[in-house]
Order: sequence, then structure tokens, then C-alpha cells
Amino acid sequence: MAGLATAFGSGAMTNPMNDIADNARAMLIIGSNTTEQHPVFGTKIRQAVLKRGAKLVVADPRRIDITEFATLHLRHRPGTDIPLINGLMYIILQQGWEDRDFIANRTEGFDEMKTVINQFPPEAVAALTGVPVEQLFQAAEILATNKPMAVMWAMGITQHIVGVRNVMDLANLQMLLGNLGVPGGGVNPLRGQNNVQGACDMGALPNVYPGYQSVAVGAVRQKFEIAWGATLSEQIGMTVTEMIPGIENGKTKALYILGEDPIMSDPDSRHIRHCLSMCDFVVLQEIFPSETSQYADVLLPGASFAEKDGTFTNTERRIQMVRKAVQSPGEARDDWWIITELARRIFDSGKRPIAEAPFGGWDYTNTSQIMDEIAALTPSYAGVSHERLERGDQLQWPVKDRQHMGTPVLHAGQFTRGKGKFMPIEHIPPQEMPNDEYPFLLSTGRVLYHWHGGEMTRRAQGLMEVYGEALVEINPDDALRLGVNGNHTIRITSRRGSIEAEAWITDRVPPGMVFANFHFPEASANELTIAALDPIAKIPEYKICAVRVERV
Ligand SMILES: Nc1nc2c(c(=O)[nH]1)N[C@H]1C(S)=C(S)[C@@H](COP(=O)(O)OP(=O)(O)OC[C@H]3O[C@@H](n4cnc5c(=O)[nH]c(N)nc54)[C@H](O)[C@@H]3O)O[C@H]1N2
Ligand SMILES: Nc1nc2c(c(=O)[nH]1)N[C@H]1C(S)=C(S)[C@@H](COP(=O)(O)OP(=O)(O)OC[C@H]3O[C@@H](n4cnc5c(=O)[nH]c(N)nc54)[C@H](O)[C@@H]3O)O[C@H]1N2
Ligand SMILES: [Mo]
Repeated sequence: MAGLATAFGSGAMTNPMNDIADNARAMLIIGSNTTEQHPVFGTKIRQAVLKRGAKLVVADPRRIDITEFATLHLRHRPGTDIPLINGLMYIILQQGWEDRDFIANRTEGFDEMKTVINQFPPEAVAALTGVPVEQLFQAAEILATNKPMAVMWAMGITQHIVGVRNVMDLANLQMLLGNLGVPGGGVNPLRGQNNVQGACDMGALPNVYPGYQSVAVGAVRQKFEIAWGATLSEQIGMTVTEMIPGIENGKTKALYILGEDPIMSDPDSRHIRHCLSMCDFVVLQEIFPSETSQYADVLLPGASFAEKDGTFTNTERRIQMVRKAVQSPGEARDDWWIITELARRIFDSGKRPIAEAPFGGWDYTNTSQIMDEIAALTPSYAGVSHERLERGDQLQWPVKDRQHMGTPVLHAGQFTRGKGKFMPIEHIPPQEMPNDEYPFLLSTGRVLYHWHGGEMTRRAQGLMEVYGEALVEINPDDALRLGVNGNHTIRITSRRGSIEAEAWITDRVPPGMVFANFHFPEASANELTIAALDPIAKIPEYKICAVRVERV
């Protein structure tokens, strides 16, 4: 699920993990199950709380494990992050805790934003979010009076129709408090996949070339046309959440799927199955046969992370060497090699780029050459090479040239666009809310022991012994009412589908909410989820839909 552009350009942590763990005096974790989903950073945050008394506020509808270490847990209703954040800013302004120098010197648009903030007094916010007024005051005080304060978030913030707005509002909060461009602060999206940051950096997005260089800018396009010896389109492409539904209306005729399992991971699985079965031609490049492979006309065997060389760029913009540790089985090949062979064959069938183009040949023999091309064409990676990484240089982009040591903290002194812009953010409720027929709110996500569609983790015997089937979290009050005490099987039904799974009776979820994962095909949450998209990022609202729950 591709990167989310923020008010500052690309989505990446502005501050390194160790910097936050060492220097933040307060932290806000909002919509991130950090100890289960980012366990390394989760451990560092726990230590910061325990060893040096850093203050931690967690804003999450569920009582996730990290709340045990929180100074304060705000248990707001799902989908009410905007009222919550605006409400905190209301109190900060009322108490005069804002950073007036930062606002005056580094930002614009403050007055417009303030007009919206004025509509979020504590009593109104408490009514919308379910968070008591006293807790709102406590949270505002902890976050505003302990500087620097770092904000961390993940999918609990972005997987909503207001995903982009949520992110912008967190940026508002950090500008209001002057916590940008300083050690121990920042806006910090915790990216999920090992190399999702790198994939976005390399232009695996519909609107940009590598390094977030816009396809709509003529000079940028020209640079790549000369380098690649090709004619490039100025049109913005489609996101994955548009490509697959696009099969139905003929906008998509063929799919080349590389390392994704849309039958498991896209919302509304029944619709996805329907679309894939209608598609003229599907190529799937995978390391295992997956739930999606039965829809593929051609399977291309890729090599796993342990079987190849190259780099991954992590959530704190750190470019890291990956080295081949084991031989690939059978006919598996490096993903880059397969792509190169495909590209060559396409060009040989009539469209070979002009010979003098410096990078037009598709003739790489190793990943170091690919990194040299990246460096030549991508300003933020200009100083990166395998040689430097092998030598042990610790590089976080932007790395401006071969001498530059990288940029651990972004936005020191200046933002990319000059002044940081406050955005007035109003509340929009989720697309589908519970009603009489579907009285429960379903939220979805992950567990510690499994990875997404589970193609890799369901093959690990040790993990299956610990967590061998889908469990759905349900509150004890609801379980009692439905007569499912004693870990019964429950049926969960939405307007799109139905699953049966074992109930995990726990006050991790509040009454009226259930939480399901998408790790097991026989009971995947995505049979139920709704394909409602954020209008800008096109990310689905995986975190909220309405369901009925019954005892089986
Ligand atoms: N073990 C394991 N680790 C993983 C992954 C995995 O599959 N397994 N996947 C990786 C990937 S790609 C990603 S993107 C990350 C995801 O990492 P996370 O985003 O931390 O994981 P999620 O389970 O999606 O849940 C996020 C949190 O959002 C909360 N939440 C739900 N609705 C709301 C809301 O409306 N507001 C707020 N504030 N919070 C809400 C949930 O209760 C949950 O605690 O994890 C990465 N790490
Ligand atoms: N309901 C619900 N759905 C969600 C989410 C949610 O929170 N709730 N989260 C969403 C998010 S944030 C994400 S990131 C997606 C993840 O969704 P996907 O990207 O579809 O899931 P993965 O299981 O990470 O990876 C897909 C496949 O890649 C293969 N693979 C692994 N390594 C390699 C490799 O090196 N080369 C090749 N060619 N293949 C490889 C694996 O075998 C796996 O089957 O799910 C999304 N779906
Ligand atoms: Mo993700």
C-alpha cells in the first residue's frame, strides 16, 4: 500500500528511531500497535519510558500492549482522530502552550487553521470521541509541556477515508508545538514492509519518478527521457486500489503483480476474486504459490530476501545493504533480473531505446550498477553507492553527494517547500457506521505472529503452534450478551461477506467493537471490509466497517 504524501512531501520518519528513543521527553503513539508491529522500535520506546522517564501518550481504541507503559491511554472511538487532535490543539492554544516563534518564523496559514480549531472545545470533543474532558486536558499538558515531543503513527491513522487529513492534522500539531526539525521530535509514520520506503523512493507510485520527482514536470520528464532513451507519459497512473476494480470497466486489461497477494490483502475479497477472474492476462511474480496464484496465467518464481543482494530503505530513510545468504531453490531468480529480462524482450519486439541513452540498455549484471543509475537520476540518493554502504557509511537520505554523510533529521532550519503550511482540517465521519442491522464496528489489522496474507508465516511451524487460526477480539460484555463465553465460534457478517472464526474474549476491544486479522484465507477480515478510499492517497478504510456478530 503505497506511500502517503504528507504536507512535507514524501512520507517518511523525520527523525531516526534512536534519536526519538534517546531525546524525546514525550511521545504520542496514535494508531500504531508498536510493540507487535514494530517490535524493535517498540522495545526502544518501552526502554525510554522505563529507563529515563519519557512520558508516553497512546491514542488507540484498543488496549494494545504498549498501553501498559503509557502515562496516559486515550481510548477514543475509531475514526475520531481529527476531533481528538483538534481538541488537543484547542486546549494548547487556550493555555498559551503553542510555540509562537516557530509559528511566526517557519509557518503560514495559522489563522485559517485556528478558525477550525475554535470549533472543537473540550466538551464537544469528549462527546464525539468518548474521551473524558479531564483526559483531554492531561494529554494536552503532557504533550505540550515536555519538549521535544515526537509523534508516531501507522495504519490506525492512515487506513481511513480521512487518512491524508489525519496525517496533516498531526503535522499541524507538531508545527503548533515547534517540534519539527529538532532532535527527539518530528512527524514519524512507521512504514510497514521492509522496503516499502525504498519502493516509494524509487517511484513505485502513480505520480512520481524516483525521489518524488513529479511526472507532470516537463524538465523532470525530459531528464528521464534522455537517460532512458524513451518517450514518457505525463499522465498520472493508477493506484493498486484503482487498477483491480478497473478490470470491470475495461480500464485494466492485464496485470503484472510482483510480491502482492491481492486476494488476501485488498478490501472486499469477493469483489477482488470477481475482478481477477475477468482479467485478460495476469502475471504473478512470487516466492510461494499464494491465494492469488490460481488467477495467474503465468507464474514467475522470484527470490526471497535471503537469496539476493541489494538494498532496503527502512522507515527512517536509512539505506541498508542486503546480502545473499542462501542459494535460491529451483528456477527462482532475483526479482530485478526477471524484470530486466521482461523489459529486454519487450524492447526487442520493436521498441529498443536509442543506443546512446546512458541508462537505456537494460544490461545490468549486478545491483551495484542499478544503485549507480539511481544515484545519477535521484537527487536524494545522489551520494549513495554499494561501495559506501559496504564500507559502513550510515546513510539516511537525502544524501546529496559522495562526500555528504546523509540527513538523520529532516526539516532542520527549513521545510522543503519553504514555510510549513497549517491546514484547516474538519472532521468527516467514516463511510460505513454501525446501525440496527449491522450493530458492531469491525476494525482490522495484524497480530505479532503473522504477516499479512500469511503466505510466509503460515508455512512456519513454530508460528502456527503459537497462533494457528484466526481469532476475533470481542469484548466480554458483548460475548456475554451473545452467549459466546467459553471461546465459541462466531459468525461475522458485513454487507459484502461473512466469515466464521474463534472468538477471543478480551477487553482489548471496547464494547461494540470487534477486531479481526487477514492472516488466514478461511477467515480473512477482507471478506468483510469496505473498498471506500481516501480521495487523495486512495488507501482503503480497512479500519472501519459495520458488521453483525452471531453465535454459531
Ligand atoms: N507481525 C507483523 N508486523 C508487521 C506486519 C505484519 O503483518 N505482522 N505488517 C507490517 C506493515 S506492512 C504495516 S503497514 C505495519 C502496520 O502496523 P500498525 O498500523 O501498527 O498495525 P495494525 O494492526 O494495522 O493496527 C494499527 C493500530 O491502529 C488502531 N486503530 C484502529 N482504528 C483506529 C482509529 O480510528 N484511530 C486510531 N488512532 N487508531 C486506530 C488499532 O487498534 C491498532 O492498534 O505493521 C508492519 N509490521
Ligand atoms: N483488512 C486489512 N487489509 C490490509 C491491511 C489491514 O490493516 N487490514 N493492511 C494493508 C497493508 S498496510 C499492506 S502493506 C498490505 C500487504 O499486502 P501484501 O503486500 O499483498 O502482503 P504480503 O504478505 O506482505 O506480500 C505479498 C506476497 O509477497 C511475497 N513475497 C515475499 N517476498 C518476496 C520477494 O522477495 N519477491 C517476490 N516476488 N515476492 C515476495 C509473499 O510470498 C506474499 O505472498 O495489506 C493491506 N491489507
Ligand atoms: Mo503496510
